[in-house]
Amino acid sequence: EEDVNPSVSPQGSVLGSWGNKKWGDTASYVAKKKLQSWFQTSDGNWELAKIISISGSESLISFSEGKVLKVKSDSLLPANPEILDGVDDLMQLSYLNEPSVLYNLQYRYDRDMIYSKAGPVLVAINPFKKIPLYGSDYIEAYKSKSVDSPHVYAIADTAIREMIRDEVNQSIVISGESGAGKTETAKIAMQYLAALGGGSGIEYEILKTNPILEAFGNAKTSRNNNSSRFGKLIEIHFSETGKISGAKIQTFLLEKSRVVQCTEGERSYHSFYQLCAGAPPSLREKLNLKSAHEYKYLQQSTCYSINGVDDAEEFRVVVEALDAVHVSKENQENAFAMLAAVLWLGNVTFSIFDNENHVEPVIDEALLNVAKLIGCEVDDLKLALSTRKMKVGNDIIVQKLTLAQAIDTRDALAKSVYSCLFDWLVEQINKSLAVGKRRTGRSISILDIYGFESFDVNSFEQFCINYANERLQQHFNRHLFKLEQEEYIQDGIDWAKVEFEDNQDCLNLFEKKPLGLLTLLDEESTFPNGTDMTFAAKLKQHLKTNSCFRGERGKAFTVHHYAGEVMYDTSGFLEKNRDLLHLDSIQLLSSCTCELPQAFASNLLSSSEKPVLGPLHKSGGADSQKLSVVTKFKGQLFQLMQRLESTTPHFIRCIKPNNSQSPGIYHQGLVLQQLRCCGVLEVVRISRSGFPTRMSHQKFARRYGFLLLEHVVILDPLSVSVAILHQFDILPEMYQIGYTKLFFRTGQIGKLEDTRNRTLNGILRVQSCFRGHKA
Ligand code: AOV
Ligand code: MG
Repeated sequence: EEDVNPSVSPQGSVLGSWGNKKWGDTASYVAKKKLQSWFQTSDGNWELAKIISISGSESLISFSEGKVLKVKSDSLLPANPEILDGVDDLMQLSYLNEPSVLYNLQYRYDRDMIYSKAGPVLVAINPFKKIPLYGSDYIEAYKSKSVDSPHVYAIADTAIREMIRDEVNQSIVISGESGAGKTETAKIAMQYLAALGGGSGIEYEILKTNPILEAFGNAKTSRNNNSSRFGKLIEIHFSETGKISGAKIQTFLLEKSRVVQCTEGERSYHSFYQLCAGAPPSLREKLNLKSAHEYKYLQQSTCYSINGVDDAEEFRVVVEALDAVHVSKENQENAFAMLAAVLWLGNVTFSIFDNENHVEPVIDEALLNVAKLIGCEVDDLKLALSTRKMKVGNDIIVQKLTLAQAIDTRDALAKSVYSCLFDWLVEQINKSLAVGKRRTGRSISILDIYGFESFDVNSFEQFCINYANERLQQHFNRHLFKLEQEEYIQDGIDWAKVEFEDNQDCLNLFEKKPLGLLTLLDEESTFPNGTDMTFAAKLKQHLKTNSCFRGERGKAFTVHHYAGEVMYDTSGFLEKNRDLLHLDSIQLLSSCTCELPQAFASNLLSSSEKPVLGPLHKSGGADSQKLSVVTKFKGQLFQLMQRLESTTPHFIRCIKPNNSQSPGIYHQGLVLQQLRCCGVLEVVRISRSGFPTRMSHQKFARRYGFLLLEHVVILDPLSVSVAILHQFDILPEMYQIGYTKLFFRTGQIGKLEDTRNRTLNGILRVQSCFRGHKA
């Protein structure tokens, strides 16, 4: 009986062979072997069935409950034998098709095995409940390699080992949709690195940065009760001995608009609610604090609390963490005063005082409190909120503001104070974690950015977040598909090309000059008469032929992202991209007697943040140098990608199994969509058909040459390499010899490494024995 299993051809051709000719072979094989197969029901889910018979394009199948059905053969896909149920690595599946992968992940998920490997990538499915897989016992087990099931710890362990072995900086890149578990995963990785590299005490500080950044940069959204509203890269430095010597945090584009506006059912930043709920009486009195319900900025949503979260308790946790990273009590109080000032700013109201609709702030508790908290004169605050100085030619004129302008000015000030506070905190943390002068060691960076978002209404924030995710996806593709395949071609390796979903077109849609989304947005933002409507029209005019773009009715447009289509509403785009804070407000801050507002002002005035005097009166020169938000963000992302390119990446893909943040629910369609868009199956296929381990002829000969039993007289590395391959009986289909490198299938090098380690240990033992005798 010929035993050809069509799926294990290196091409992995069964995947994607929906209804093509190959299926006929597979189906008869499956039928003959009495294997199960997958049948897709009308609701899109997959069920297991046995093929009873095949005739032409139709098959007779039976389900376990006895039901028999005649179906089109191409609605069937082969299932794996039961012995493969729940394998650790999807690469081990004989049949690699979507239902088999879905089933395997679900099988594991149901047993709280939330981690699986997809070739080199770790797949993590959010359990939405506590599972006993973490802590010192597990850390110890992964460190000593007494367990090898997939885990974030295993990834972190590999990163440390490769950092030391190859002397190359490493990165752990975590991606996934909003609420998929990136931030939790990042913390778990940090926990492991801290445990292994700990000793100096700095690891404790590093872990304590999490509650601080989450308090000030996370909020409840409709997708995630603890959604990161900023991107974060933490670079952990190690000394030559593998101990943590310090760390550095870089953050990306905090969502500012949340400070002043909030959708129903969501919350503003945790920090506000924590302060209102948890401030002790003395602080409460000093800041004139009220309950969260009294503040207009927070009243925009009726949601004030989060199930299972005690904001007062969280406040204490944050204070403890601030202590740990050496933010003085005085500075902590200054920071809380800024939070209170922002809240009170939101309560400032205006009254119309002339017949041209000009307004003035009402002198009430709110206005007085703001002035007191930031340390300025009430009159100065009044002026800053109701007038604007403008430069016309060489003259400065003072313009009075209308109600809408005054509200914008107030909100812009609140947003700026908050985002400056956030940056200031990051700066304090970095000072405390500073690596010191001697940066001789290596580092491991962990990237945790906001996940892909698609809401009912998507605005500028989603536009930026999703653009960042496109960039990250490109990095993923580059490392797992493009570079891999290029290397095979360069080295003349014979192998089967794997197609993957390239998102280059979508990135081009954003980045192309002069007619890309970012450039068009910037252009329209600098036009005095530009509005959201003219912006939308311009996009439609210039991009209508782009396959990733679709114009919509009115002010909207749709982008075809790698993770799905998102419709953006351009309302507020220009305003948010300009992100104007008028000079009057900055001057107000710098006139303050309190330390923080002054620091904020000098930050805002520093180099790239030159203020403008208003879009209507551009006077050229220094005034117009301020970079737009998207341009700055794009620059940051490019820098980030460059930094990541210089590291060895380790990828973790977080998957959200349901949209209700509930444990135990595995929504096949939702999981499949995420697996598809991030290319998990393709990664498995490429790893399976490819030769993931590679080493130059030289390195291979140097590393294993001494294991040769027969002394080799010929000295060229290639011949030594070939001799080693022969001595160890490595099967010809398990490796390929390229022009410069040897390429191996997974697991092949392990055997050699084992022998090498055993031999080396033997030598060491003999040596120490010898020394022992001499002593
Ligand atoms: P995200 O970072 O990917 O979303 P989070 O890491 O905040 O998602 O995870 C969302 C929630 O899922 C957490 O608050 C936990 O309740 C739960 N969770 C995630 N991973 C685990 C785990 N390993 N064990 C237990 N619970 C977990 V966003 O920041 O929104 O893109 O912008
Ligand atoms: Mg997050």
